[in-house]
Amino acid sequence: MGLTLFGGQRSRASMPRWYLAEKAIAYDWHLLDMAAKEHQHDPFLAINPFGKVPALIDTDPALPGGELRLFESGAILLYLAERHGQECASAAERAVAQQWVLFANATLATALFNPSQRETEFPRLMGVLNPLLVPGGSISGGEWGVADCAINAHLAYLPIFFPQIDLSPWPAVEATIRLTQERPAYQQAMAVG
Ligand SMILES: N[C@@H](CCC(=O)N[C@@H](CS)C(=O)NCC(=O)O)C(=O)O
Repeated sequence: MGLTLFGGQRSRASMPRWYLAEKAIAYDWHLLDMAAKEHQHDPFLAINPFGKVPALIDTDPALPGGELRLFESGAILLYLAERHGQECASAAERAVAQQWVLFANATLATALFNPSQRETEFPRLMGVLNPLLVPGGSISGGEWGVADCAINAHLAYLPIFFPQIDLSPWPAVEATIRLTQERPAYQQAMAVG
């Protein structure tokens, strides 16, 4: 019984790893050898047939069939938040969490990683996000949670993948990245291995 998270070195598995570390949720970490294409072969394809990480198995007799297999980092984060992180207690709270996780994984990620959007859409999003951010706190009020994990993990990609982007027009974005990097749980999640 318990959680097993599958991922690779420097992969999007760092997002659920960060969430699990922040919330002190126990889990087993299964590091795949992605250089050897372990993620594209059985037995991993039985967990994610698309052969991508992260993926999660939750084994619990209370679950239908005693087990849940899940892929897509956003779905994994939202499941962890509701089932293991004491978040999303109402439909409204769940909807707000979904809003921010989908914003991060779809809208923000596309503006960052799609070169055709980086010049125009990315600054537009930063201009709106900057005053909404609460550096070191939570964008949805209350305690740090799944919405902050998804958004701030993507913002923290900026100095890693795009160090040339000048973030000084958005001081709350800069402060959020700096405070994210200082969090022990984030450092633990980003550590290789
Ligand atoms: N939208 C997916 C993206 C998953 C994804 O593309 N993961 C990469 C690693 S960061 C991967 O597994 N790439 C290996 C491949 O596509 O063969 C998610 O957020 O989980």
